[in-house]
Amino acid sequence: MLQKCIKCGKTYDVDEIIYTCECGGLLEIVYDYEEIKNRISKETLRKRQIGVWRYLEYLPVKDERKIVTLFEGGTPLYRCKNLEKELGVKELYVKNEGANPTGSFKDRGMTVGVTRANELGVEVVGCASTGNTSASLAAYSARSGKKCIVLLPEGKVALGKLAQAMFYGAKVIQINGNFDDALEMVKQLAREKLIYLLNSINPFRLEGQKTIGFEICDQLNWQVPDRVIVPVGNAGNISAIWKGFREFEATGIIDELPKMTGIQAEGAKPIVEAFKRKAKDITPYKNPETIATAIRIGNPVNAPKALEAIYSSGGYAEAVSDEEIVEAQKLLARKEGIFVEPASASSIAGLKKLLDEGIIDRDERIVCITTGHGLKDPDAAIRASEEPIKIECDIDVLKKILKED
Ligand code: AN7
Repeated sequence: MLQKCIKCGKTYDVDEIIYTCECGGLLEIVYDYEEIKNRISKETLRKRQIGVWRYLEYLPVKDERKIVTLFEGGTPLYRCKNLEKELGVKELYVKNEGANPTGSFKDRGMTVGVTRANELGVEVVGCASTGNTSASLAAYSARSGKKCIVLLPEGKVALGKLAQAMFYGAKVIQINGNFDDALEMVKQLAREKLIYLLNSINPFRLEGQKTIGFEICDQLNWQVPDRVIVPVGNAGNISAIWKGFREFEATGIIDELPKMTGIQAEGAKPIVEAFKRKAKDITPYKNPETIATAIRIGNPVNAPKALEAIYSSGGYAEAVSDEEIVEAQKLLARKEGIFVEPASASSIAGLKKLLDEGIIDRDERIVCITTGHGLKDPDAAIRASEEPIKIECDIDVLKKILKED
């Protein structure tokens, strides 16, 4: 188990606190896959409770007693028959990450990232966040007795997420800037060793998030979907999920791979633009803007990993408008009973758009990832809904309304 640069291949011990390689490249955690293959089988995995820690051998933990968990992962994979009919597709699933302990997929990363912090013996952790990362880190640092500092873009964090970060007891700092500015600031704190940084530039966090890929295979009875559609912001999650599929392939659990498809918002789509130029580098957005505040990110740090995942899987990247996002959010709630936050609905909006464009085949087996719970952003949901009907306490009026459609 080592940290390895994806650019120059240099390796580092896992106990070295370093977020990027000396050459500037991103790091990833690599294992001895032959050894994992010898230790693990589908049957042994199945004997354990589903969730992130079912896949222990694939995770960068030395001392199991140091694990910090709120029982993350094991989220439902819903077959969506009503949406299949609505969109005209054969086999569609939604992997609902809103069902995690703090309501987003970030918990998968934080259980591993904060466990690593525990093993390293660090006392202060921190992150920049569009909201969910801060809520999750605040919870896991509370559980492990660490001090937690979060930097948020003022006025651009959904109410539920802000409430969580404050209530779990983090030191919440709002900056007069966007997420990208906040990330630069916490990176500086990390370089000066004032905090242990738990944004997705930290490769240990992505190790937890790769279990989304593991669980999809597990829940499909070891079959692999043709395509996985993921909302993209800082681009960690799509990279992590791809790594999960690749590692299941490397250890003989599966023998096919899905097409990784990333969806961004129109107002924050540097990865989509790079993909359409067939480039490996992005041009950052200075002023990203979208109703999907979770993915209001202009300079995604994991862009090289995400573009590699998209290119090498034969996937795709597309952007959707705020209107398309809200439509998809409503559709998912009204057709399937699944309430997700706007950023999450971008995967459904992207599916719809790519079907219309003829990029996605209607016969594919598709999994859309919904990354965060609808209650995270009650303002967005209320804005997109009709006003409730108000009446006096009059049963006859009520009966009349009941007859209306
Ligand atoms: C619901 O919380 O970046 O592409 O600081 O909250 O891995 O960044 C959130 C990201 C998608 C994008 N959906 O994931 C943060 C933050 C939801 C999110 C994303 C986020 P990445």
